Amino acid sequence: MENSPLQVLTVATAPYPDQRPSSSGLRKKVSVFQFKRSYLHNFIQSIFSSIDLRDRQGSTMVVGGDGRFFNRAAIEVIVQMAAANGVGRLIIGHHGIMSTPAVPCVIRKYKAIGGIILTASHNPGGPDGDFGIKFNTANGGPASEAVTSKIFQISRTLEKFAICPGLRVDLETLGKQAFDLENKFKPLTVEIVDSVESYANLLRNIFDFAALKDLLSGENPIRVRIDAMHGVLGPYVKRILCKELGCPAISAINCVPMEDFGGQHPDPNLTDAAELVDSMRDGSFDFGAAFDGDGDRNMILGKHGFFVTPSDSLAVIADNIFCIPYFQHSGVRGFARSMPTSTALDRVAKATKIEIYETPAGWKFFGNLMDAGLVSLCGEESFGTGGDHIREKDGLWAVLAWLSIISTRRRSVEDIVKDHWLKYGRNYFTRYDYQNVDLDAVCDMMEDLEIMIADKTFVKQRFAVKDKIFQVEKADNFEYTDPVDSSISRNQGLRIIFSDGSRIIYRLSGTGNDGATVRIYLDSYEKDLLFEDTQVMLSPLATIALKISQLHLRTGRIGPSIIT
Ligand code: VG1
Ligand code: CO
Repeated sequence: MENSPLQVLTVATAPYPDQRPSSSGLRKKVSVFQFKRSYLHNFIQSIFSSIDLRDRQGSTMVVGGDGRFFNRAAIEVIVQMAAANGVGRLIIGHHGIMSTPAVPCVIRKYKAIGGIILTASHNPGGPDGDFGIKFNTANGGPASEAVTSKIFQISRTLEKFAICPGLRVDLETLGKQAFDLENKFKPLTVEIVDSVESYANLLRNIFDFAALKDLLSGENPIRVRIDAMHGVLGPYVKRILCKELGCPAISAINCVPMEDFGGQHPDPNLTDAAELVDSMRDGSFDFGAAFDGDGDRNMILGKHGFFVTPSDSLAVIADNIFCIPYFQHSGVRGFARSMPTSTALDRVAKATKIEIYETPAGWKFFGNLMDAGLVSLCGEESFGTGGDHIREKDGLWAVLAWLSIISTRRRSVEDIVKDHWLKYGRNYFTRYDYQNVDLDAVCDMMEDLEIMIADKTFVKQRFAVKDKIFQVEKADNFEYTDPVDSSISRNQGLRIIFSDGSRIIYRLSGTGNDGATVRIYLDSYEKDLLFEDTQVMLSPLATIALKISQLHLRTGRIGPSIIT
């Protein structure tokens, strides 16, 4: 205990109107959190106030971040505010760092009521980059919409926050620290933990580490290249893949977490992970993977940089799920994918007679399904894959899942994917992102589109591009009713589904930070033409998508900012 009890203050503040958590937490420019008076404090107070005092008093909470700029400063404030809000114990990652998938693992291990994750995920970092705050609840996963809207409501009228300004926590030393607070307040215990070890333990119980070790460092090992993109996963990759499974040092690149991710976007896609793609081109590596800043996303590559779309990756894992010991023991209850994700998974579900659920974009929608024992594997087209071992998408888990499939089947990544297409047919899938476009222009576009597709005459309408004709079979604004608690989420994206199963989907991003981001998702199924170029195959759909939305005219753009 410190010598004299620490003072607890109540500080007056004024509410901000824009603290609505989006697809995944609250994301803003670093400068907003750093320089707008009490911006961080207001949001953190709103989180604490959203928790019933009886649940909060003496409770345990988890705190950690992806190590980006402002991570440490934010943790200091969160600790001071947690103490003043009656939290009894804080479990914090060593150096303030914890991957997003490790947070649910630690929440459960310490029976915490929730966790605060400091990250803007795949958004760029550094003083001019983005910062973000995610809030997870007792099941380990992202807070539900009911909770995030409660936080938002509180933030809109917040008048004061509580803080213990004199409290200084040491993030460098593993172990316990105790702080005595004045008056009626109970003392606060802080525990600095090695989250890498807890997380490694979780994975050891899911995968066959001996078989993976043999694959990666046995007699005839495959050569892997893993790019942590200077995000949070570096230490996890080094410990688990290199130290424990025996990958050589050359396998792990960009594994030192950096506050600005080395100036790059920590986003695992073919554009931002170009260094990895380039290093694989000449065939020196059989398997490649990259992660995002907070370690929940993954990109899987085969030899020569063969790209596995996240939608295909999900379907392939589903089809080979019993290569993973965890599922041999626990069985497979159901699959789930976000609405924009390609329907490749649906074909596996149908063939294996396993139930499938379609949810809005964002991992929070999977949590209820997993808690209710309805779903065992889920994924999103945005490079997210995971099982029901935790309640977040899990980048390193996806890598070990793929390595387990390779180890069982003794086939290359490319062969595994091509076998899959031969068995099920292929969903060609692409996403166009138009970043930093005028918000009003795209809101008008979405409104007009919605009116157009809601018209009765839209169904059955035909669109001809070159020799292809598409007939609309169904069109709507996607609405989701949670099968567990019957809560309804509206306005989750406009979809046009054609009679051959092809789909065009329009959504506004909830995580972009400069102006608005429009996403157009194109998905089309082919039974016979299996080995064609994705962009060529999807160009007729793209033409229709652009024509009916008039996106280019409305935004003054001539093409997407990024295609994945
Ligand atoms: C994006 C993705 C969504 C994902 C979310 C959070 O949201 O589309 O699938 O769950 O990011 O991922 P949006 O609203 O921008 O489309 V993470 O790794 O950034 O927390
Ligand atoms: Co992420």
